[in-house]
Amino acid sequence: MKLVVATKNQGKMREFKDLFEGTGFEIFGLDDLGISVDVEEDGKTFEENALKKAVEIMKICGEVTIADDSGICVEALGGAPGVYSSRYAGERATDMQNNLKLLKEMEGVKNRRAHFYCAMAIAYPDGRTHVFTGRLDGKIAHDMRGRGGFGYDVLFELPEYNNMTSAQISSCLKNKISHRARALAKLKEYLTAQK
Ligand code: ITT
Repeated sequence: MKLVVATKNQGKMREFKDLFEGTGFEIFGLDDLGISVDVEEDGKTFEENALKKAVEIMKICGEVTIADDSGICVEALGGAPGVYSSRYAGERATDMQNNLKLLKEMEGVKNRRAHFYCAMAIAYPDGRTHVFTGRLDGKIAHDMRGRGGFGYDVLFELPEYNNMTSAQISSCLKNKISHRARALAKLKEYLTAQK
């Protein structure tokens, strides 16, 4: 079965390709299909944004489409940057700029608890939609560590893994425990039940 993944983020796309390996689903990203539409992420929740992305891209390509909206929520910052994670340091901010801003906001803050959150939506050409969610708990580190992953991984410490950041663990482990992997596991279960 063909599945379109509505993302332009190369880091996410790599993880999607790994996560679908061996499942019999053929994955296509927006770049593979030459689609360059920018869906405005103006929802207040991850769920709203994920649904909007999936539905808009499904209408353009006419195929079953999945989209994830994800981000990092920091307890001491009242859940920020949350749905604004990709543009925390401004529209078109780089991962480095976002991480530097987060480090600055967290200067002198004792409570470092945070979580990654992912809402994963699927939209069918016949109008059906579903959203699945996943979460990964951790802490904001005091400095950037690791070369793997993308986005805020260099700052996201995992207490259960010796306080390594999610950029220091293997991609294989990240794909077992991540917010995206957890949401996708629910989506895959749903897709398999439909087969
Ligand atoms: P698309 O909308 O094209 O998928 P995006 O980067 O704009 O790409 P989001 O709006 O979902 O995606 O924003 C997610 C941001 O949250 C992303 O840019 C990262 O900064 C962060 N993020 C999400 N998942 C992450 C992960 O597994 N590791 C590190 N950072 C993550």
